[in-house]
Amino acid sequence: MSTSGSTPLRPLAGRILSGIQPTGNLHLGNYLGAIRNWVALQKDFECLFCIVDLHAITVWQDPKDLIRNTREVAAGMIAAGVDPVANALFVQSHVPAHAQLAWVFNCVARLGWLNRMTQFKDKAGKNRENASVGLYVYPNLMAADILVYKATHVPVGEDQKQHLELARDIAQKFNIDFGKTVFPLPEPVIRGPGMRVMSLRDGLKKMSKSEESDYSRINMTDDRDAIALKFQKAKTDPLPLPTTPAEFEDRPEAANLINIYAALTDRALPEVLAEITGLQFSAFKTKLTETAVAVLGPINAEMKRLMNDPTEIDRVLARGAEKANAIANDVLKEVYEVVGFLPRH
Ligand code: AQP
Repeated sequence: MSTSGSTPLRPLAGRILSGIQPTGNLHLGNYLGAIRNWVALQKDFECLFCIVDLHAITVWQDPKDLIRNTREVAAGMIAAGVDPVANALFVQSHVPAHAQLAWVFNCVARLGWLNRMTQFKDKAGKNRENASVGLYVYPNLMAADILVYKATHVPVGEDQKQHLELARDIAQKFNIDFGKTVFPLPEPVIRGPGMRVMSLRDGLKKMSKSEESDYSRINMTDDRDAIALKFQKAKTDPLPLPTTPAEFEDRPEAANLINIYAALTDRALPEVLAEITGLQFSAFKTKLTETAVAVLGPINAEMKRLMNDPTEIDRVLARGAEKANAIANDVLKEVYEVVGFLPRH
């Protein structure tokens, strides 16, 4: 398969696969917890950034929204600093090998392994019988996302660690079953502390795209007024601002706002606490708003510009898919040979 017309991926410290679902409002949690980190990793790793639409449909997505959200995620990533020329930024469904390898992995992974996945239990909730089969086998597709590129590293949050373990188990079982080391065992790249951004309405729940209340999150597309209003309305408590991390205990909302401020200013907690000590919550929220606007404003403006030019976004994604297909098709070919599928002539 040729990569003619596109820049080849660079050989660096390793190969990273990162994924994000086009499930709606990209938010500050996605930015601080994932996208910003991916931008930093570009320096040292060969990166494949995948907009995982196949994963998104494991729960219902309105088709019109899905198309818009897919372009919006691409725009958000480019606006935040993902370099689609040096790396590959692409849509999962544009690379059929993900789904093809996932089927092979459906036959490698054991039922017992999937039964232990806590995210399925959380997402399916009490309505388990009515959950899609896709939601259940989601971790096998995630393993395929990673291994179809023989990725060596995967940036994961706490919530995805179990899925990465499963990907390693699948890689290992495949290699042993077929007597050939086809797949590397991918390593986690763990994000630093304080990177889990919580809901502005409930400090015990993570900020999430699919949470009904828009006041629970700062969207990457929010303007100054929306950011100010949401931080103003953000839940706090009647006590003064904490002055030490020990005072965060039982004060998840206050802790969350301060952690967001520290992450936005890229500073350690003690330094931030020293700066805000003695402030009223209202004054701190104004500071937080100004900081968030300064960080998100330029991203927001660039996202809007890109969203006004969907043809350009589609062109970037097509180029990314070309690079990704070039790698994935070779790996899938190797897998099919090892499994014993009759070659197509
Ligand atoms: N609140 C968060 N704090 C820190 N990191 C977060 N991520 C998501 N929410 C937070 C990280 O963003 C990346 C992409 O996430 P995803 O789109 O694959 O799905 P998710 O983790 O399920 O994110 P959402 O926003 O909660 O989406 P929905 O509502 O659709 O389930 C991941 O690296 C994730 O850790």
